[in-house]
Amino acid sequence: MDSWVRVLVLVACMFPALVECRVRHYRFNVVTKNSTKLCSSKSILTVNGKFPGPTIYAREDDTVLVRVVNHVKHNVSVHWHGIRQLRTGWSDGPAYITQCPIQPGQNFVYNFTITGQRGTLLWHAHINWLRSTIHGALIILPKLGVPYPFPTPHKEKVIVLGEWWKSDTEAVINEALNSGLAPNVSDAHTINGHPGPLANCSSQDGFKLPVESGKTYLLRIINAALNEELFFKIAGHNLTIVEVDAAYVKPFQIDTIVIAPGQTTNALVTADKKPGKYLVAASPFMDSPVAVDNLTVTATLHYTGTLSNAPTTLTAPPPPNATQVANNFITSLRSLNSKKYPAKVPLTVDHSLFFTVGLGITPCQTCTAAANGSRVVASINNVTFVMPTFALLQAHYFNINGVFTTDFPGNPPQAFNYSGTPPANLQTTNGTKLYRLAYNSTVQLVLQDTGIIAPENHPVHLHGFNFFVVGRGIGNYNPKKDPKNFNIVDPVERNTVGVPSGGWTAIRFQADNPGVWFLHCHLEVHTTWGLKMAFLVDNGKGINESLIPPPNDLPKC
Ligand SMILES: *[C@@H]1O[C@H](CO)[C@@H](O)[C@H](O)[C@H]1NC(C)=O
Ligand SMILES: *[C@@H]1O[C@H](CO)[C@@H](O)[C@H](O)[C@H]1NC(C)=O
Ligand SMILES: *[C@@H]1O[C@H](CO)[C@@H](O)[C@H](O)[C@H]1NC(C)=O
Ligand SMILES: *[C@@H]1O[C@H](CO)[C@@H](O)[C@H](O)[C@H]1NC(C)=O
Ligand SMILES: *[C@@H]1O[C@H](CO)[C@@H](O)[C@H](O)[C@H]1NC(C)=O
Ligand SMILES: *[C@@H]1O[C@H](CO)[C@@H](O)[C@H](O)[C@H]1NC(C)=O
Ligand SMILES: *[C@@H]1O[C@H](CO)[C@@H](O)[C@H](O)[C@H]1NC(C)=O
Ligand SMILES: *[C@@H]1O[C@H](CO)[C@@H](O)[C@H](O)[C@H]1NC(C)=O
Ligand SMILES: *[C@@H]1O[C@H](CO)[C@@H](O)[C@H](O)[C@H]1NC(C)=O
Ligand SMILES: *[C@@H]1O[C@H](CO)[C@@H](O)[C@H](O)[C@H]1NC(C)=O
Ligand SMILES: *[C@@H]1O[C@H](CO)[C@@H](O)[C@H](O)[C@H]1NC(C)=O
Ligand SMILES: *[C@@H]1O[C@H](CO)[C@@H](O)[C@H](O)[C@H]1NC(C)=O
Ligand SMILES: [Cu+2]
Repeated sequence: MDSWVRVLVLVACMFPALVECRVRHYRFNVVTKNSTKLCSSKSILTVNGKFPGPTIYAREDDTVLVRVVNHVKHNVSVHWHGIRQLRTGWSDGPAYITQCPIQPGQNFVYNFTITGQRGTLLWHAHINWLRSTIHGALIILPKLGVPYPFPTPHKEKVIVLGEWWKSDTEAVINEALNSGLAPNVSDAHTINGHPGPLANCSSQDGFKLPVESGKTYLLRIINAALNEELFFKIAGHNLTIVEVDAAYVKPFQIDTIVIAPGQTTNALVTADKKPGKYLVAASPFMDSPVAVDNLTVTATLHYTGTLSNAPTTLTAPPPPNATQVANNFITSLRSLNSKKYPAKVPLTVDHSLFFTVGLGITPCQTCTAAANGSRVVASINNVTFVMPTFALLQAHYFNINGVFTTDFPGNPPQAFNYSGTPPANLQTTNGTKLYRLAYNSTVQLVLQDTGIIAPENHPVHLHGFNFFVVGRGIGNYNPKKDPKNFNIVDPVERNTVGVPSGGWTAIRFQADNPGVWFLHCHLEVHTTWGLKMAFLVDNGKGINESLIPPPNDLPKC
């Protein structure tokens, strides 16, 4: 083929609505860019100079090839959040878990096939806090000719919610690690890269969403913020929820959604109101006494033909502690569970695990005086995860000893009143501990928030699997009473779930994907502090149940 024909084909294969291609090629150049968000200038890390980064489009069953080229001074890796990566853990992306980072000047081709998934996901950097600006949408359309299980929308719009700091985010987290205290909260939120008029920058108008009267739109909403769950609503318009985390749900109408970092929500909105301008608002949800950037970011829904000076119909975002508003949304979510899209909930449990998630305190001689000789950490079952300096998946595949151990505890080492008064000793242990699972075993995992320092909602993300959220409650999980109320018929299927503040949530999954799979809080500050662990899933029988060999260009440590 002529090289220009080849380029044309490669470019066409980025738009699956136009042509049928089984392989989608993308090139991600990680570069710096000057940005003037919030009126002041700073240099940010981007993919291809875009913030948010480029949208990846593919169809179910396609293979996606993304060459990530590192042109910046930082180590980089990219995670395809929610992609199952069946047997292709090498392409999952979390630095030092499945791969060594792509170092300055190096590049790596992520190569994965999308199996049994369709909907909206996101991709983001998975090293330090680089995902604050290195992120974007990943859209999986149904197979060619397969309709959505809901009315076909007139148009689709990607809505990426983000969080913005005036300072460099690496400086923000490094300052916190040195002091032992919590990092500075963000200065604003963004919708598709715009902080909106409330940030008081005359040059920064909010994002505009044009709509035509009578038409229905599919909003693919993504929370790419680092540390904050967000409410999202549109003045005067209900949202019909049809999918979360690339799994269809039973459609329902609601006026406000809540979305945690790493989660996605597909919502239909019909422009059936009086033509005009309507405010779109995203604001933080934090049902605990923890400081948040409680600024609201706004955009506008514009009916075509509306005069630019027409007034905007306003809406008040819920206050940060509007737990009931969040619960209305969360408890409405059910898997579609149709004949075509059944909810395959594991009905038996091989591993029944109970993990406490929360904060802790550890001595620190070098921290600032304000930290009183200690620093804040986070843990699962009292283990603060220590990041290795060599990738766990490689260590597993090549049988390299000394990188990790497989003694992660399946239960808390010490029972206490998790949602009540914490124990006097808030110290944790540390280590690079994994929990080992046999191929295709079934897992029930109860995640219990601890009130240590403060009860808090932790959006916990599992790599390599979707799970079913079979139960949820406030207070301490009761292993005798609570399972009786589990929904094992049509629970919502996701990859990231909020553990309620001072409460618990129960998930089930089938360990049908060999590899090393990260489980962590998707509030980046908690991940940094150690609220993370990994599952090691053994190979099954034969090559179809085994991890593929590592690619030749896999980065080295
Ligand atoms: C970015 O900003 C810096 C300092 O403000 C300036 O020196 C540099 O030339 C700018 N780069 C680009 C590509 O505009
Ligand atoms: C992608 O991975 C598959 C195996 O999963 C392999 O057959 C194929 O050659 C790889 N493609 C590239 C471009 O590396
Ligand atoms: C964090 O906030 C404090 C207080 O406003 C400020 O002095 C400090 O410079 C900030 N740190 C960074 C990294 O921006
Ligand atoms: C923007 O200006 C308004 C009115 O002066 C003020 O209430 C608000 O706090 C300002 N917002 C920011 C982010 O500075
Ligand atoms: C939005 O949906 C709710 C719940 O279904 C319903 O009570 C309400 O009337 C709807 N509002 C609008 C503006 O359609
Ligand atoms: C919200 O912001 C206001 C003013 O900016 C501040 O006084 C208040 O403490 C903040 N609330 C939370 C929950 O952070
Ligand atoms: C939410 O916070 C406000 C202001 O801090 C307080 O008045 C209100 O009681 C709180 N609501 C709930 C449900 O905790
Ligand atoms: C340090 O100790 C003082 C005095 O007991 C207390 O007020 C403060 O909250 C402590 N700081 C931290 C970060 O624990
Ligand atoms: C956590 O581990 C530390 C260090 O071994 C211990 O002192 C502490 O009591 C443990 N806490 C809990 C809640 O298990
Ligand atoms: C792990 O804990 C030990 C003992 O408390 C401590 O000396 C070490 O610094 C900790 N390591 C990390 C990486 O936090
Ligand atoms: C995995 O286990 C489930 C039952 O839990 C079974 O239906 C399925 O066939 C098994 N898959 C494989 C590949 O063994
Ligand atoms: C980048 O990654 C390599 C390999 O793990 C490591 O040796 C190096 O220290 C890292 N560089 C930075 C700046 O963290
Ligand atoms: Cu958390």
